[in-house]
Amino acid sequence: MNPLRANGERLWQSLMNLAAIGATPKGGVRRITLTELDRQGRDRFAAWAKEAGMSVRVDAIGNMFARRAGADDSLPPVMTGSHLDTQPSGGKFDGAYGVMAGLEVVRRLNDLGMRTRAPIEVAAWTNEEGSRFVPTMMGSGVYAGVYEAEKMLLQKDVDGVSVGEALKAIGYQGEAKPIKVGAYFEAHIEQGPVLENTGTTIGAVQGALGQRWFDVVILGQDSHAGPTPMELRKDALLAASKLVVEVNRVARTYPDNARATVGHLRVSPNSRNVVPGRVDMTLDVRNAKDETLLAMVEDLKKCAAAIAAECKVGVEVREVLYFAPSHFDPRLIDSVRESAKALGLTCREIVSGAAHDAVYMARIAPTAMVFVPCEGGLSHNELENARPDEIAAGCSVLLNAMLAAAGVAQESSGQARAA
Ligand code: HGY
Ligand code: MN
Ligand code: MN
Repeated sequence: MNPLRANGERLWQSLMNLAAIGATPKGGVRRITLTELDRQGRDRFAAWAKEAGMSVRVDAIGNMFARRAGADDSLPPVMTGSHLDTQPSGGKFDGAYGVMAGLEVVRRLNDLGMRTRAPIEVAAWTNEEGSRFVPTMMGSGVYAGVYEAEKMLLQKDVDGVSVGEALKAIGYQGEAKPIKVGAYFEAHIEQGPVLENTGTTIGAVQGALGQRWFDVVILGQDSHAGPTPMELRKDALLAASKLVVEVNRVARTYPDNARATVGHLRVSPNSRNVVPGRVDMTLDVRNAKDETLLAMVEDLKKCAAAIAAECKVGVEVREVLYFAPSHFDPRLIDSVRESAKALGLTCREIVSGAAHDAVYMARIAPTAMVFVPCEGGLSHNELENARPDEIAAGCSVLLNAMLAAAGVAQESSGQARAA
């Protein structure tokens, strides 16, 4: 059968239309999870899914599932999807691409009057970003049984609002129960420079780095910036600054795709003539190997203890998230590679530095991801951008890989040949 091709123009229009919800002046998107803007994005996806003849259900943590019946609807669905929530200064493609590409797969099958044997589902997972509520990939984590929904509903943001309250406020707390998934695919921009730098259109993703996240609280003593001699200070920000330098050293000296980031740092009392008595900061540590990830963390904990003694402050390091490096399904990875080849697209293996909902879905179903390049490898940035032809190419690979997994029902296979 000739490979099918997505309607790139329609996909791009949907992405730009969705990006208008939460659009920022610099061309990015701010659609933080479980806010009014997230509701609008969800409503838009649900409306489009229904227009495409799909049914939509919502589960207890707000995950959305748009479903297109298969010829044998008793079969576990072939699922795709990603997330509609963004970082506070996010872009048009992170997450949205995977959901819109899934919708385009269904729209294209509708164009061709093709029926798959297994049902097709397109998921929009709640709170993938983990920026407002910890942990990241919360919705897919509940679906995969990594987290209990009841516990996640109690998680609070910095203003003390719980996930449950926010979910109710946008009207997306549902009752759908999890169902067995036959295969899961996720299309996503790479969010790094490898594909663009190597002139490759498709990334056949092998898996994702393991991650350990920490909240760090450094307690010193507020004191007057004038009369307090330097040697008597208990300066929490000095200690935090030393720790930030160590975080960078560890990430640069350990092997296996080591990454470490301090992304959030809050100084108290944050007044220009007061020695800071408290710093709250975050640690995000990643690695392709579990044992190396642990070694990095142990090294950083030792550094924190030494800095605490040197600066005469207290340092508390609390782990808030852990998942091991993940590996996707070799058979599905092959189907991504074969689809790319059939479409005449360049393709290479790649490990994802970012985590995705696919990381948790890989625990309950055969899983693979399709990467496409993004401009300058930039993401989690309002300037995030991608090329329409590559966005379309990734969706065509997704379409053919999903079709291979779902099978084509007899009565419509004639159209497939014509497509
Ligand atoms: O942080 C991550 O890897 C993902 O963007 N949540
Ligand atoms: Mn993402
Ligand atoms: Mn992201």
